[in-house]
Amino acid sequence: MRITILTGAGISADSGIATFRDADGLWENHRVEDVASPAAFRRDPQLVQRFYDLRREAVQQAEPNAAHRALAKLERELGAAHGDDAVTIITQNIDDLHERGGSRNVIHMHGELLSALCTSCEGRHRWKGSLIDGPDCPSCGIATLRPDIVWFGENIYHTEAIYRALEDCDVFAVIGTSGQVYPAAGLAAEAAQRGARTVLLNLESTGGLFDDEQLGPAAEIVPVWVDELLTEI
Ligand code: BJW
Repeated sequence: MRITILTGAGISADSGIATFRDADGLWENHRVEDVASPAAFRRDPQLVQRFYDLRREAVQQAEPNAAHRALAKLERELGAAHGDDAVTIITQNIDDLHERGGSRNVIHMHGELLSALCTSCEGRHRWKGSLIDGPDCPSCGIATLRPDIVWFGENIYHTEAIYRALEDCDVFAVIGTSGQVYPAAGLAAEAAQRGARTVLLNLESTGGLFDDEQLGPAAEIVPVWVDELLTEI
């Protein structure tokens, strides 16, 4: 039995992290094209660095919620019976709340806020502080660090691992994402084509074709879903 789970901003909303496209979302005060593309970074690096510095700080104040912890429990319990890779989380989120909630098998397809990428040497470094003052890259010494995040028009990370997790899963669950950003938005349909049962757990219906939909706040509905799944298996 293998379960692959795609998560988005909605799973971290109950930890106090703003989503992108909901009312009062992160981008309400920013045009996406001003902060989340390579062109935006070239045009105004200070604005972009400040935006991510604030979010890096906020993420470190946030705590995993019951939904993150329930997915970790699913991984632990299913892993004990079906092997370490029985549960894979593919997350679009750049926070580290899945890991701090106890999950191990996590793929960050849009990068990580607590990582800095050097555009000179392509080195990656765990980074908790600010980038706005242009610190030197610990590898090459050049001050060209940027947030290690996938912006629009850039290739997603870990494509091979994502498709491996999608190809051989029995259940593909989608939690807390509006399904507006590709290629993430197409993964459930691809898993269904390969024979997986699909389920959406979200605050509201997102209109995709899922075998099952459970609506409500992730911190409430995910623990219930996990417990049901563990009794079924
Ligand atoms: C709750 C809740 C609660 C609230 N409980 N639920 C194919 C077709 C068309 C376009 C493209 C395509 N392929 C590629 C593209 C272009 C582009 C794209 O998709 N554009 C769209 C606008 C159409 N994609 C890309 O550029 C990607 N790269 C790529 O494909 O490379 C190859 C390529 C390039 C160019 C052309 C063709 C191919 C890269 C995408 C990178 C996305 N990066 C971002 C920003 C990261 C930086 C940052 O964080 O600032 O990642 S965009 C942003 O959206 C962020 C998120 O990960 C992503 C998804 O958002 P998410 O998680 O769904 O959040 P929301 O806010 O939208 O939704 C929250 C949901 O939760 C809602 O439904 C709520 O109801 C729910 N919710 N509270 C449960 N308590």
